[in-house]
Amino acid sequence: MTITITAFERSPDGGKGLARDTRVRWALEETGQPYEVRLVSFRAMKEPAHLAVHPFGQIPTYQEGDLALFETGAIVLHIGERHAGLLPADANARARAIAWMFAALSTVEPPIVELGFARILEADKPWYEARMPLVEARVRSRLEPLSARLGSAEWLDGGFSAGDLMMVSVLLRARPSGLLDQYPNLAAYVARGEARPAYQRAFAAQLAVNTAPLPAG
Ligand code: GTB
Repeated sequence: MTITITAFERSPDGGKGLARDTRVRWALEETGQPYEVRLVSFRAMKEPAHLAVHPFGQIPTYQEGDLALFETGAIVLHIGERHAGLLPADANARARAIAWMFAALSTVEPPIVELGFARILEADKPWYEARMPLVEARVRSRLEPLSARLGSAEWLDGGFSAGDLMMVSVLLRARPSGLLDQYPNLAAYVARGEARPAYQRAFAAQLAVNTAPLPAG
């Protein structure tokens, strides 16, 4: 059955790979699953046809036969459960990989997203300079223990897993702020993720979309 995901017709990042379709593309590439992409405009995302698949009118979505999913955590978990390459066979190791996925999404990602919003949307506000140290401190409160846990290991828990895919994807969004580079082992961890051939293919695919001419009209 054909897998179809959705992505921005034009990502606000111009193809830096920071929109969340990249992590789904990456999971599909790691597991060797072919997929198609339906590109959606900001307007189309809020129309009934897309809202029927994604109640919050966002990307990415995942459709395969009569299965329609939203939320990158659910999508990557689904891909990892159906296909080899993202989740260990051992039950306990699998559970730990899933725990790292949740840690990435619910513990590490929120302050990083908040930092990104502050930098983009609030830089002209009179209180910006006063607020930023607080926003950055909340990011550091996640990067510090993550860095300590990773130490000199290659991946978070043994071999590369969906936990690493999600954590690297989340950390990438902290890089523009300069905070990631303050933790050399995390910066190297992200670079290892980016160097994976599957990530390279996923990145190139989203870049091609974002650098192609827009259809007329
Ligand atoms: N929790 C959901 C998930 O993990 O799937 C979050 C999905 C989400 O936030 N989707 C965003 C979206 O559709 C795109 S990725 N936004 C449109 C809307 O809400 O109306 C977020 C994103 C967008 C742009 C950049 N960028 O330009 O750097 C980075 C990340």
